[in-house]
Amino acid sequence: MKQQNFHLITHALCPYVQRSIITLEEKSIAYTRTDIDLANKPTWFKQKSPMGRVPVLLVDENRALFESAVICEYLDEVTSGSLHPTDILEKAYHRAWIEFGSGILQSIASLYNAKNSASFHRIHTEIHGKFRIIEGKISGIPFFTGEQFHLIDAVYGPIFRYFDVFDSFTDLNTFTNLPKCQWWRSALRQRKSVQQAVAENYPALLVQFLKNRDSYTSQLILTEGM
Ligand SMILES: N[C@@H](CCC(=O)N[C@@H](CS)C(=O)NCC(=O)O)C(=O)O
Repeated sequence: MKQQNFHLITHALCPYVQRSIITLEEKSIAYTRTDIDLANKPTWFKQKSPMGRVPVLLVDENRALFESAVICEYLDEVTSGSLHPTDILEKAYHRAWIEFGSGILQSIASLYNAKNSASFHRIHTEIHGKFRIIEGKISGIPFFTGEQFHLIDAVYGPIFRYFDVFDSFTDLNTFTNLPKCQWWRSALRQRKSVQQAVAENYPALLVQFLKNRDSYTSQLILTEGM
C-alpha cells in the first residue's frame, strides 16, 4: 500500500486532539501537526471541519476526517497491531467506556465554567461519582485492563491531566479513596505518548485559559496569585 501522509489539525489544549496524538505516537505513525486558534478559525480550516472543531486529520492533504473517535480508530486500523482488544465484545465494552470518558470531559468543562462555589462543588461531586464508577471497572495494572496500552488509555490520559493542573491551585482530592484511579493516573502520566501529546508549557497555557473564563475557577487561580 502507498505510504499515506497524515496531517493533524490541532489546538494546544484540546483533550480530543491529545487522544489522536497519543494514538499516532503509540503506533509510531509519522505525521505533521498544525495548531490553530479556535477563537479565530482560519477559512481553510472552516472548509475542512464541518463542525468547526479540532481534531481534523487530513489524509494525503485531501480527505478530511473529523471526530477523534473516528480518527483514532482509522489510525489504528490502517496500521499493524491494534490498540483495541480483539474480542468483539471487549472492543465494544472499551468503546462504551471511551464514551463515558467523553462525558467526563463535558463535566470538566462545566466545572471550569461554573460561576460560583456552590455549582463548582456540585459538579465536582458529580465528577467524583463518575470516577467512582470507573474505579469499579478498572481490571488491571498499570492500565485499564492490564499491561497492554489500549485506545481507552489514550482517552483517559488527557482527562487525568486536567487534575494535575487543577491540583496546583485548589485541593479537590478528586481521587481520594479511589486507589485504582490513582494507579492508572500515575501510569498514564508516565507514559511517553501521553507526555508527548502536549507541549511543555501546557500547564501554563491551561492556567491562562482558565484564568480568562470569568468563572469560580478563575477566582481560585487569582486567589492563589498565579
Ligand atoms: N466530539 C469531538 C469533540 C471535539 C471538540 O469539542 N473540540 C473542541 C476543542 S477541545 C473544539 O474544536 N471546539 C470548537 C470551538 O471551540 O470553537 C471529537 O471527539 O473530536
